[in-house]
Amino acid sequence: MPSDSTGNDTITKLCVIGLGYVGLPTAAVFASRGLDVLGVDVNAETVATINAGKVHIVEPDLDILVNGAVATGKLRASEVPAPADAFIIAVPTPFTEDRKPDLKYLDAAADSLAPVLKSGDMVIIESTSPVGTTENFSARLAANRPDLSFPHDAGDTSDIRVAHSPERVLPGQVLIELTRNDRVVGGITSHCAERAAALYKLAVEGQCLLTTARTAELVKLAENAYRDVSIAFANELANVSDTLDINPWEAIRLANHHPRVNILNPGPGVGGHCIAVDPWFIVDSAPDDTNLIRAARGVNDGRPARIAAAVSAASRGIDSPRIACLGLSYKADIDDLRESASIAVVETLANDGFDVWVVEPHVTALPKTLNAFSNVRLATLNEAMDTCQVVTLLTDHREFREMDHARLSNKRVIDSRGAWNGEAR
Ligand code: SAJ
Repeated sequence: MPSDSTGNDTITKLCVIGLGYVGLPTAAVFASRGLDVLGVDVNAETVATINAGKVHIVEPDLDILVNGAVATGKLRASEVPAPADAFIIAVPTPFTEDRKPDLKYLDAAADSLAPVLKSGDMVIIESTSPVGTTENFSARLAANRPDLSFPHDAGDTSDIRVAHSPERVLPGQVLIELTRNDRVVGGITSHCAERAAALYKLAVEGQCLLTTARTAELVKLAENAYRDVSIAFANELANVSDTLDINPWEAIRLANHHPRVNILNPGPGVGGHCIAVDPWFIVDSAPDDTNLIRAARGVNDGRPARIAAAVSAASRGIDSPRIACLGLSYKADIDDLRESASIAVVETLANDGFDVWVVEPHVTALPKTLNAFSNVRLATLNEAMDTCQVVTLLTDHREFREMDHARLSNKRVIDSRGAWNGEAR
C-alpha cells in the first residue's frame, strides 16, 4: 500500500461487502470521491443490476449516483472480494426467533475476505453489532490468516487494523445523512480508530468521533434503544388515554408545550429492521440490567393487537364489515415492509375473519404472509373508500394525510397515527 507524506497508508482501493440499504450508498459515495470501489454481494442479481448502472433499492438520488460511479469505472460489483486497502462490512445482523443476535452473515463476510487480506489493510464493520463483535471478528480473521497479526492480540503494531463505525442513516435520507452526520469510529486500538477515521474523512463532512470498538458498538445500540423507549412512552400514553377516553395526540401536543418535554408520536407499533431488533442485542448482552429496554419492546410489540382490537370494536353492529387498512410499510412514504407493525395489524384482522382491503401505493403485490389469506386483498384507495364501512389508517403516507376528510364522514375511523388530527380514534 502507498504511504502519504506523514508515513501513513493512503487508501485508494476500497471493498464494500454487502450492497444493501447501507452498503450500496456507502460504496457509491466513496466512488464519487475518487476511490476505486468494489462492491460485493452474494446475490448475483444485485451484482448484475449494479454493474448495469442500476439500483435494486428505492432511495432518493441513489440511482443517479450509482449510475455515474459505474459509468466512470470507479464502482463495480462482484460476488467475491478482491484485494483492496480497506474493507467496509455492511451485511445484515438480524436476530433469531428467540431474539438472540444472528451473526452468520458477518462470519461469512470474515471468511470471504480473509484470503485477500495483506499487511497494512484495514477492516471496518458498519453492521449494527452486539458489544464484543468487532474483537471476535478480528479473532476470526486471525484464525483464517495465521500469517498476519491482528489488533485484538498484537495491539497497535498489528499488520491489519480493525474498527467498528456504525451506520446511522435514516432510510429516505441516506445520502444526505451518510455525508453530513457525525460518525462514531471505534478502533480495537487507537491506531485502528485513527486510520478508519482517515478513510471516513474522505467522504464525511460531520465530525469523526474516536473511541473504542466496544463503545462504538454500544453507542449504536443505545441510539436505537433510546428511540424505542421514547416511542414506547408515547405508545403507553396512547394506551392510557384509550382507557381514560382522552385524545392522546391532544394530550401529547399540550404536554410538549413544556420547555423540557418532547413526547414522540404514538402509532401501531415499531417496525423496520433496526429499532425493533437492536434493543434485543443489549438485552442479550446484559439480561439482568435491561428491564426498561425489555419493557419498552413489550409495549411497542403490543400495539398492533391493541389497534386490531379497536378496529374489531368499531366494526361491531355492522353486518359483514369490510375493513380498509391504509398503509403497509413500516413508516410513511417508503416501500420498506420489514418488521412492519401495519402488517401485524392486518394479519390479526385477517385471522379474526374480517374482509380486509389493504391500500399500499408503494407496492404492486401483497407480501407472502398476507397473500395466504383469501379474505385480504390489495386495493386502490378509491376502491377501498367506496366499499368499506370501517377505515383504519396504519401508515401515514402523504396520499392518506392529504386525503379529503369528507370521504371519512360516513365511515367508522381508527386513526392509529393521529394523522387526521386525531379526530377519530
Ligand atoms: N415511530 C413511531 N412514532 C414516532 C417515530 C417513529 O411510531 O414518533 C415508528 C415508525 O413509524 C417506524 C419505527 O418507529 O415504524 C422506526 O422509525 P424511525 O423513523 O424512528 O427509525 P428507522 O428505523 O427508520 O431508522 C432508525 C434511525 N435511528 C434513530 O433515529 C435513533 C436511524 O438513524 C438508524 O440509522 C436506523 O434506525 C438504523 O439503521 O439503525
